[in-house]
Amino acid sequence: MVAGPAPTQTSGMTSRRVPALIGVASVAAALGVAELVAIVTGPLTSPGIAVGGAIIDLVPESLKHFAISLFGTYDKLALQIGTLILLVLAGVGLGFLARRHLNLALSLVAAFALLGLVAAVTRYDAGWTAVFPSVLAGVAGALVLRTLTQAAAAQDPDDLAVVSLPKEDENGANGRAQLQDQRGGAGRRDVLRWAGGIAVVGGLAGFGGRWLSLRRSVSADRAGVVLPAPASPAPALPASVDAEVPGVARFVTSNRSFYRIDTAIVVPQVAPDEWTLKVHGRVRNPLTITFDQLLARPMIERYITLACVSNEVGGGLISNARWLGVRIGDILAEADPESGADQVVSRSVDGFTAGTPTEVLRDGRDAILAVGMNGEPLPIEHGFPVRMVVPGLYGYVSATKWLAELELTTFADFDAYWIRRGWSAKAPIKLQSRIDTPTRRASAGSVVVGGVAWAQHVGVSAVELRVDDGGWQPARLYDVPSTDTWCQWTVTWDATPGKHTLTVRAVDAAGRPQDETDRPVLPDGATGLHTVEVQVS
Ligand SMILES: Nc1nc2c(c(=O)[nH]1)N[C@H]1C(S)=C(S)[C@@H](COP(=O)(O)O)O[C@H]1N2
Ligand SMILES: [Mo]
Repeated sequence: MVAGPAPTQTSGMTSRRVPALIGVASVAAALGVAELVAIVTGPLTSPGIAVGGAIIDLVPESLKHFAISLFGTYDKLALQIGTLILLVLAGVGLGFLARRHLNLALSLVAAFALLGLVAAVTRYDAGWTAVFPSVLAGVAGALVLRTLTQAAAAQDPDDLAVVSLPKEDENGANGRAQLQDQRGGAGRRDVLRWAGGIAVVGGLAGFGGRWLSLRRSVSADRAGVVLPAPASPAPALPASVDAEVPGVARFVTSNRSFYRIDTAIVVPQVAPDEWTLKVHGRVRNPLTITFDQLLARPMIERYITLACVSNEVGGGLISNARWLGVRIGDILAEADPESGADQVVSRSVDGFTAGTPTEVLRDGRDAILAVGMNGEPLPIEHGFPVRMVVPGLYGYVSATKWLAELELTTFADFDAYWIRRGWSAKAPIKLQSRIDTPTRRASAGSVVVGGVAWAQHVGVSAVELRVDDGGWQPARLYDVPSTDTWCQWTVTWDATPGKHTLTVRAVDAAGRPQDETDRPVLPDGATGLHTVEVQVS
């Protein structure tokens, strides 16, 4: 704000600016206080995060899927920006409401605080301190709203508690406001200054607090984890897993570019020395395993390709990494499930659940309680310190991150997170193939067409490419270390000028061809053939 003699302002503007700014200031104060308190009580207790999480859990699946398809992995950023805009608008509305109906506006603030409180304390694992950020935010917001609104009203007695304002035209309003500029302009500017100051400080506290709670992350703990050597190392990668064709997804996805899908707005921070895994439910021998105990067990290391059921034909929600961890089958054998306990429900620290067939986890495949990813401790956003990885099943029925417990139950008795929202309880990954290059344009002549194909835990036996309506040509398949990963393929195409349609299809190792019928991702994964239109010049 300007110091010294303030320029004469258009008073109509000013009188509208005052309540708007007061409202925004009270929202900013509330959020600032909430985030500062949440530095102590934990990021999940912040009303913003808690309400956001509850919304994510409650919105219909179709909308969530729409958000993922629209914003990709940026869906959470979009949610946060949208929320911020809504908050500013809500603040403006609140400020105007307070000018006429202060008590109603204060009740709304209380209602918002209550909403945040309920969302925060009903989250899985919430402690009683989860009430503080919302309660204190409500108090701060209400105090600012009440004090500033009353101060503004003192400058402009017409504003508050006067039920019947004479309807004035622009000139009348301006005339009245000009009068007030002489009478109480300095006072009003004080209110504006206070409101502006509080809005800025509250906003900064909000962002700063959020930043600090996120910084108070377990990255130092993660850096301190020393991964043991595997008792059973990953097979050496065959000489030619990578076609080295630009544009084709690398055989091993780096941790940085590995796709990420989860319902967590803030990434759960789980310190390894506080981590335990509870194995319970229908078992004869319940177990509790600490992180050190887990690390002391024999480890296997395997390349396994993880895929999301929400991956559209040709989409990117699939990646491949080298995972290090303990066989889930070994842990289950020790816990000794009762016969009939056909479902293992894995639960994360933030309450997400996935249900995996017990039999799949015990059939000898390399289902892993993973602690390592591509030679590093799990990245925090990929489930540090421990997650599940199960070859052959979509992530939502198997790949629980920030794992906290395994509960033996039955499919009849329990529906996991996405099952309650309409997705299939059993979801083996479907045979698929994808064209990675070329994408839109190519130069006439010899063009390498390439991509990936996958049929986890079954294997891919052939990939074929079709140009326009021509015949199917066999692709060269690159090597794989096991049937649990995707494989690359290439075809050399003699491209002629014009527009062409490329289509790919695969056959799995059991001789089954890829399903060519177009089906949506819901309820158990998309089918259909990936096609790409290429303009050759
Ligand atoms: N705790 C938790 N684990 C989760 C999820 C989740 O929302 N929360 N999403 C699952 C889904 S749908 C997928 S596809 C995989 C994605 O794992 P990634 O993010 O490491 O790629 O994680 C699974 N594990
Ligand atoms: Mo997923």
